[in-house]
Amino acid sequence: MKPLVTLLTLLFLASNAWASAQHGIEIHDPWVREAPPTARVLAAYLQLHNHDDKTRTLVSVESPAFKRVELHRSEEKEGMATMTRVAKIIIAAHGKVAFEPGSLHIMLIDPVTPLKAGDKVKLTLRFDDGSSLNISADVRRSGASDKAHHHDHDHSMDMQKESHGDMKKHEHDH
Ligand SMILES: [Cu+2]
Repeated sequence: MKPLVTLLTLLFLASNAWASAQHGIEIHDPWVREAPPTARVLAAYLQLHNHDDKTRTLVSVESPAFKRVELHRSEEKEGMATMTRVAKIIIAAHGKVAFEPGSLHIMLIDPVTPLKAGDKVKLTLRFDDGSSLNISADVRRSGASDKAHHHDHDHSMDMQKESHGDMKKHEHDH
């Protein structure tokens, strides 16, 4: 393969953006960090932009590729890296929230099948007003993140209303 063609292909694949026309929410560059095939937990990252005049609140994420999905924040407490479950993420009017390594992440627990770089993971983001946004995240190796932002508005979009599933408390190790 020609290196230039490969690079252009990667850049094209990395320009992954999703939007909800109804609420002015935009998701940029959702990706899942590749993990060994035996891994029971993976992490997803993305950028959330709220172009609306109102605060929006993300309350849960679901994926058909995982038995359970949670919102987590990584923190350092007394030199120890810990993760805390977060009940909701508030995105201020015209604000941005970044899910990125070492900070907020979407914890994907118990994959239905092993995932590798190049795979896609469907995620449904649910908001407190009952609305939801379906997106597709690219599985890729850590460090392959593309910071480029694309603001063409030819995004795929899919809104639907569904009731929230029960949030059950549980534990997992990393
Ligand atoms: Cu976590």
